[in-house]
Formats: sequence, structure tokens, C-alpha cells
Amino acid sequence: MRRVTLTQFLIEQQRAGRITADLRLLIEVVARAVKAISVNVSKGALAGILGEAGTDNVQGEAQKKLDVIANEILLQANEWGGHLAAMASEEVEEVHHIPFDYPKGGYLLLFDPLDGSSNIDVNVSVGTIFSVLRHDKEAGEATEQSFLQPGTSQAAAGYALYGPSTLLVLTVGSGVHGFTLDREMGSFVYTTPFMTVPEETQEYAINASNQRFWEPPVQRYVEELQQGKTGPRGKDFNMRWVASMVADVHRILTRGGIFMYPMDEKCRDKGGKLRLMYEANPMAMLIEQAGGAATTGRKRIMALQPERLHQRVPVILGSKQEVERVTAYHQEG
Ligand code: P6P
Repeated sequence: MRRVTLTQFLIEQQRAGRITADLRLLIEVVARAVKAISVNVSKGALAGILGEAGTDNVQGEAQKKLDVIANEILLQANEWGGHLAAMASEEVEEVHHIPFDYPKGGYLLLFDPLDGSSNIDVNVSVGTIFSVLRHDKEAGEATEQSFLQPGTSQAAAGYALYGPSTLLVLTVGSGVHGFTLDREMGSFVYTTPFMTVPEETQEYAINASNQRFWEPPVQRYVEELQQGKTGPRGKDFNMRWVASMVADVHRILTRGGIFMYPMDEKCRDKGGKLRLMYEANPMAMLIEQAGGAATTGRKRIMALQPERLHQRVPVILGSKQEVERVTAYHQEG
């Protein structure tokens, strides 16, 4: 069977009027950067790039060498293309401006260059998450304020998953589409059209070690799952927690489930654990495009008006019936 590549998929999306030529170019450049990150990630100890970089990121987290490498690859790949007004990265405090002598475009790119990097040294899947917003070039140079748009404004969102195979999962607002990297050809092959999240599930993902810190609605919800057949849900549930959001979300897009990093007493002062602009919003767009739901437990994530670039939020996303149940428990208090 003739194989469709990401390039052909994007050209067809452009011909259908769903994306512009600049957005097509942007996604192609991100895909090329992701291939370079995949090469580095797969070298592991052979390249002397595991372990700590000896620096901290804006989140105050110790950076892995691969965090820094992945961040540099994405910044450098996207500076020259002429499709971006600016970039923002989990690893960098400030907005990353396009060099003054380079052409600029009408898009903003946000990314978590290597999500789950605490897993990299133990050879567990990690990923890259990206979000694309629009910027009106007439409004002048992009500032942090230019990025503070709700998730519903995203032009595109996606992730790369560096697992047994390297996958790119993407939405431009017309469904969720999966691509598998063919390392021999160096191209992403269109392998999973129109990914959907089953409304029902028997699988949940949460870091159960935080149980005593959760708010009562989440404690009630998880306790009912753990009671299985003997409890009010009347069926048994399974639990998975990779501690790489990309891997957990991909499993949910593939076979359903609910992912929770809810508000808890440990992260309350920061507003939550996960970041709104380059983790929660892009994943929420993918999940909603796949027929699922994504809330903070109280509000739709993509409807939030961001206040800060590195803002954190509680995240509950996945199979619609389960997300709606947890959200209802929050409303009951
Ligand atoms: P914990 C990775 O550091 C991350 O940001 C997400 O990818 C992941 O879901 C979460 O944090 C894991 O957090 O507290 O289980 O280590």
C-alpha cells in the first residue's frame, strides 16, 4: 500500500484550506527538530548526554543534559524559517525572540522540549509537547502578553513520543492524526488517522503517592475506582502511571482512560503541577479533538484565560464520561 507521509498529509490539509502554507512549514520544521531530538534520545549513554546538566530551569527543576539539547534543537530549527513571531519554552524564563535580521511570521510556538525527562536516565519513554498560537504581525513585536491566549485559540497542537518507536501525534483542528518515524527513510509515515478517546474506560492514571494531599472530590473518585466491582462503579479498574505525561496521554488516545494531576496540598501554592501553556492546553486540544474532555476539575482547560507564561494548572483529561464524573464531584464539593 502506498504510504502517505506527514509532508503529503500537510499539503492536503493546506489544499483543503485547513492550514496556511506558513503553518505547514512550521509543523514540518518542528517534525524535523523532533527527528533530531529522537536521534539524541536514542543514543542514551553512548553519547555521554545522560544525567544532569548542572543547571536549573525556570521551574527550578534540575535540567538534564537532554533537556538543554532538545531545547536548543527546537529554538535553532525554528529561528530562520520566517514563520514565527516568537517562541516560548518550558526551559526558558523569557520569550525567545526571532533574531532581528531574520524574517518573522504570524505564529507563536510554545513547547516543553523534553517532557518526563526524569525518566530519561532509566530509559523510559519521554516526549516533546508543542502548541501553536497566532500573532497579528500588525500588532508589532510579540511580547509575553501575545502568548497569553486561551487554549481555544490554538492553531495546532501535538506531541512527539520517544518510545519503542518515535511517534508524532498532531491536530490542526480537524481530528487527531498519528505518524510513525521511518528511520531508514527519515520521514514520518501517516499510520493512525482520526484517533479517538473511547467515552468509557477501565483505566486511570494518577500518582497515587499523593493520595493524602488530594482534595475530597478526587479522593472520593479514586476510592470508588479502587473499590472496583464491590463499589458503586460496579466494575474493576486498572491503573497506569508512567510519569511522562506524553506517554500517559498517548495511551489514553490509543485505548481510553483518565489522566489526573489534580490540585493537591503540595502544589496548591504554585497553582498545580503541570503547565498550562505548553502541557495542559496542547494536550487538552488533542483530547477534545479526539472526543474526550479536559478540565481543571472545575473549569474547561481550554477556556482558561492565561495570566502568566509558565502558569500551572490542575489537569483532569481523557474519556469524557470519567472526566465529567470527576468534575461533577468537584461541583458537589
Ligand atoms: P510526578 C514530568 O515531570 C511531568 O511534568 C509530566 O510529564 C508527568 O505527568 C508528571 O510531571 C509526573 O509528576 O509527580 O509523578 O513525578
